[in-house]
Amino acid sequence: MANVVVVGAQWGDEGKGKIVDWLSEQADVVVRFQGGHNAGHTLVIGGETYKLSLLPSGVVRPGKRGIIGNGVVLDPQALVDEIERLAAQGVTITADNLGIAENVSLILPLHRELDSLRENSNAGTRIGTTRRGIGPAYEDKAGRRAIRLADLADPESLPGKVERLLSHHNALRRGFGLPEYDAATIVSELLALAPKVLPYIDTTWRTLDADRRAGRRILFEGAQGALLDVDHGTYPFVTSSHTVAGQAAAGSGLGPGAIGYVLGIAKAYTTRVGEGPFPTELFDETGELIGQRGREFGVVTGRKRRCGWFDATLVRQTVSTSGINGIALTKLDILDGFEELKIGVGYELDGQIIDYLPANQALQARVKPVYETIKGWSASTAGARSWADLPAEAIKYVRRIEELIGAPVALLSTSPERDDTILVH
Ligand code: 2SA
Ligand code: GDP
Ligand code: MG
Repeated sequence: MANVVVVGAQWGDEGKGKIVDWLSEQADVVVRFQGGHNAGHTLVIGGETYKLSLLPSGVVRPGKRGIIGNGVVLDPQALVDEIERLAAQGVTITADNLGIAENVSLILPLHRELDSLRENSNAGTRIGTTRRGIGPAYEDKAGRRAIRLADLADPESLPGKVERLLSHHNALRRGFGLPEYDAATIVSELLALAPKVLPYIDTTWRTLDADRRAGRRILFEGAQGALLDVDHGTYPFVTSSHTVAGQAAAGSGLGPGAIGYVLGIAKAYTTRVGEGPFPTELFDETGELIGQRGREFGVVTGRKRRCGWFDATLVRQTVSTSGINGIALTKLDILDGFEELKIGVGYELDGQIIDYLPANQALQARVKPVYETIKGWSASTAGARSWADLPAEAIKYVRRIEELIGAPVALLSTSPERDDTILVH
């Protein structure tokens, strides 16, 4: 098996966690390369449900190693909490099965507060973030004032770094008319957390390079989806990291040559959580029904996800921007029993038909989907484990999606359980 990158091909929550878990059987190491604890991945293994945010989905399996790469933004408190939660479910995380990049940037409580302040303001700037501080933390990283994991191991220089960070944040606080932060308090909070997170610190780029040279198989686990990419997504309604497959290299410290195959995960329909354009969104009872049957609620925030038809135009676009070699199509079972299904095949924009989503925000809000109607199926696909178990109409639906997106469906998922997965090619 080549080193595989798994990325969401829509707006996230496509079922990446389940597929990464399924693939991790073949892998030695699972790497997170962007995002943070805004991600929510649900794994169902033998009836037990695991909800992961920051930890790579491979860590629930004995004998697998997880890496949190430099491209992630890490909230140390969230890490400690998640490790404790998993311990209560019988999953033990130690320095033997988890390594965290020494150059990973940290999310501090002040990032979370700033995220919420902005989301609560009525300036028309609401993104519908997870309020986990992701955006502000990436801003500080790009602004060259972030506190990084390695800084926790250096108590002497930490106060100076926190002062530097606060010279920016306290100016913002004054702007909001709020009390300033105290550097000494932040330093002592960080030093109190340090002994709990430093055991995992690692020069992960070296570890991964050694893994690659030794032929150990590396699985890169993307979070969110390509349409939430800070450049290629529906800007400004995006997350603050690169979610496309190319980030797997930069966010882990391995070169692009380490990537052998890009697997895009797409739902058989579309969902989105948060604000922003969604051309095939359904506002009727069909949308409600899909949401109820698909249990479309955020794993991190519990927010209701918006639902709509499969948008082939968008997935074709992400096939391109992520260099997707094959798709895992998930939640086909949720579409069981519909008389008719629709697939978005293009957009109408001001009387013209276009075959991509333009970058301009006003145009994105204006495009109207052009649909193709496909006959549904009445038999159940839930839990199907072979191609032969699928109704002919379901096969037609999958084949039509392949044609429209320009990539083969390599895997088909028919339930939350890892074994209900069909290897198509
Ligand atoms: P942020 O918090 O700055 O990354 O939010 C910016 C946008 O990115 C979206 N986003 C997500 N979309 C889908 N799923 C995500 N993870 C959780 C889940 C979400 C949840 O698995 O359900 O629990 O609500 C995720 N994380 C970020 C977000 O909605 C904004 O549109
Ligand atoms: P991720 O963020 O991409 O890992 O996805 P989430 O875990 O946020 O959301 C996907 C949800 O769909 C989870 O509750 C999964 O257990 C569930 N799921 C994944 N694949 C399937 C499937 O094929 N059928 C059904 N019914 N549920 C699935
Ligand atoms: Mg999710």
